[in-house]
Amino acid sequence: MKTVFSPLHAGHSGNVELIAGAIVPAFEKPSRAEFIRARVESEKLGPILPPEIHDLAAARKVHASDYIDFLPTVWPLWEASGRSGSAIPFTWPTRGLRGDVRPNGIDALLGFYSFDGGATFVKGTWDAIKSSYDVALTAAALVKAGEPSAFALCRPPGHHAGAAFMGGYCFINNAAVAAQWFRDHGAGRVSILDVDYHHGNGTQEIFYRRGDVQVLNLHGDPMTEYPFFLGHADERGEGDGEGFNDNYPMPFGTGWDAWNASLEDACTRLSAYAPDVVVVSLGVDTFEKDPISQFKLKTGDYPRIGRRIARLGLPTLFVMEGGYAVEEIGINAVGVLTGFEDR
Ligand code: Q9C
Ligand code: ZN
Repeated sequence: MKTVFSPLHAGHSGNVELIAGAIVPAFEKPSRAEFIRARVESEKLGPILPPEIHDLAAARKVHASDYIDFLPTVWPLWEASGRSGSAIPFTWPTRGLRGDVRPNGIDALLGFYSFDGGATFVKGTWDAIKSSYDVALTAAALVKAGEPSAFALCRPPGHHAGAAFMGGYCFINNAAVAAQWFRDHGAGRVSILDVDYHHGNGTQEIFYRRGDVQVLNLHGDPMTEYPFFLGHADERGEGDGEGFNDNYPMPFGTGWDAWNASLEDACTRLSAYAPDVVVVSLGVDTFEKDPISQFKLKTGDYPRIGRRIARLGLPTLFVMEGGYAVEEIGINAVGVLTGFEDR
C-alpha cells in the first residue's frame, strides 16, 4: 500500500490546549505523524510519496468558502494584533446568541468559526493544514487510478471540522474532502467508515442531508464523551440523507468484543449500501493506553479491523485521524493497514 505524507505537518507544533482545568501541551503533536511514518517504513508497507499541490476548490465543495478563506488569515491576524503563543478561540455563539452575524477581529472570528477551543494555531499551522489536505487528495487520486487502497497520513486530523467550523484538533475535514472528490470523479456512492474513538461530528454534519455519501461512526457515547453534542444513535440523517447516517455510541471501557459487534453491523450496512469506494477515518485512539480516551482495544485488535475492512472488497482510502498514545500509534495504525493487506 502506498502512503502519502508531507513533512510540513511538523510546523504545527508547540500548541497548547485546555484540559481538566489546566493548560498543557497539545496531545495532537508532530511526533504522532513521525511514529506512524517510521512504522510504515519499518514494516515495509510500501513507498512513501509526497503530496501533489492542489488548489482549494475541493475544500470549498464541503466547506463554506468564507471559512476556507479565513483559515490562512488566522496567524497573520493574530501576529498583527501583537499576540504570540497559540491562537485559541474562547467565545462561541451558543443558544441565545447571534450565530448568523459574522463579527470582526481575530478573537471574534476564531469563535465564529469553531465549536471549541481545541483547534489552535501557531505560525506553521496553515501550511500543515494545507499539506494534510494535499495528502488526502493525492492518496484519493491513487485509489481512483486503480490502487486497491492508499494511506493518507494526514496531520492535522479532520473529522471534527464541519462545513464552517473547526474544533477538536481539526480544521479541514480531509475524509469529507476525499469523499466529495470521489463523487466528483466518477463514484456514484461513497461510504465513510469512522473508527476514531471520538464521534466524527464534522463529517456527519457535512453529509447529513445527502444520500450519496453514507456515514458510519463508531465512538464513545456523547452522553459522557467529547464532542458531547452529537453522535447519538437516533441521528439517522435527514431528507435525502435519511437512513444514510449511522452512529454506534459505546460506553467507557468498551473492549474488542462489543466494539467488533458494532464494526460488524456497520460493515453489513456498508455492504448493503454498495458504495463504489470506502473512505476510512482511521483513528487509533480506541487503544487501551490512549491518554485521552476510554476504550480498551489492544494492539492485536488493529490488524483484525483491517482484515474486516478488506473483506468489504472495495477500493479503500485510509485517512489518518486521532490516536495519542504516541509510542504505539504507529504500530496500531500500520497494524490496520497490514491487516487489510492480510500480511
Ligand atoms: N482540550 C481527534 O481525535 N479533547 N480529536 C478535549 C479539551 C478533544 C480529539 C479536551 C479531543 C479531540 C481527531
Ligand atoms: Zn479521536
